[in-house]
Amino acid sequence: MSSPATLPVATKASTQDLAKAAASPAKDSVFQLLYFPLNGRSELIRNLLAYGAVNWEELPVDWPTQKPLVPFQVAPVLYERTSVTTEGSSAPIVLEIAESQAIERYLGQKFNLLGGNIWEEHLVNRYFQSTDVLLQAFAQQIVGAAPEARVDAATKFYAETLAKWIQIHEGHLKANGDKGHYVGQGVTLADIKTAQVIDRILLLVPKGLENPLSATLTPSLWKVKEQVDSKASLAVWKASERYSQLNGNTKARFGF
Ligand SMILES: N[C@@H](CCC(=O)N[C@@H](CS)C(=O)NCC(=O)O)C(=O)O
Repeated sequence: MSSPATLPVATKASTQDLAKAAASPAKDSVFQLLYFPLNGRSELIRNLLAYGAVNWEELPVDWPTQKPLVPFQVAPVLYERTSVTTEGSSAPIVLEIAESQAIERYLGQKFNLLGGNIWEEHLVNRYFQSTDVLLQAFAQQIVGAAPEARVDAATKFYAETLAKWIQIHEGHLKANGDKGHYVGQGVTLADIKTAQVIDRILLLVPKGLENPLSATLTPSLWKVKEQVDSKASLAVWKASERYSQLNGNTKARFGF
C-alpha cells in the first residue's frame, strides 16, 4: 500500500509523447501540487489553477521523504495526469512540472494567457517579470526585515520601489485603454500576477501603516485586480477555507 505522501510517478516516454500530453486540454487533466501550507512560491500557481477552473488538489507533504525525489529537490512541483496515453499502454501520461516560474508559464500557455502573438507574449512577459522583481524586493526588504524594523523598511519600500512600479504600470495600463489589462482587452498571466502581488502586499502591511494600494490610490492597477477577481472560479477559491488558512499561515510564519 502506498503511503499518503507518495508522489505521482512521472511517465518516462519520448519527447513527442510528452509534448502530445502537454498539449492536451487542461480540462481533461488532474493537477496535483506539491508545496508547503504557505502562500510562498505557490500563491500564483494555486490562483492560476483556480482561474483555469481545472481539476486540482494539493498533495500531502512529507518533505524529508519527497525532497530527494523531485527534480531540483525544492518545491513547488506540479503533476499533471493527462488524458493521453502512450502507444500500447492504457496508463495516462503523468507530467512532472518544476520551478515556480516555469510552472506559471506552463499553466499560462495551457490556459491561453500568454497573448495572441510573439509581441503580445513579450508584453505579458515583461510586465510579469517587472512585477516579479517588485515581489522579490518586497520579500527581501519587508518580509525579510526584523519585525521591529518593518515599519521603516515598508515606509521606504512604499515610497521608492513600489511608487516607481505603480507609476510605470499605471502609465502602461492607462495607455492600453484603462480597462484593467496589460495586453489587449483580455486577462493574461501578467494581470493574474499583478493581482496576486497586490494581494500579497496588502496581506503583509506592517501594523500602523496604511494600505499602499487601493481603488483610490492606484485606480488602474485596482481595475486589474477587479478584472481578475471577477472570474467566478477564482472567487470561489479566494472564498475557501484553505485560501484563508494559507493567508493565516503566511502571516503567522513571518510574524505579521
Ligand atoms: N527556484 C525555485 C526555488 C524553490 C524553493 O526555494 N523552494 C523552497 C520553498 S519556497 C524549498 O523547497 N525549500 C525546502 C528545501 O530547500 O528543502 C522555484 O522558484 O521553484
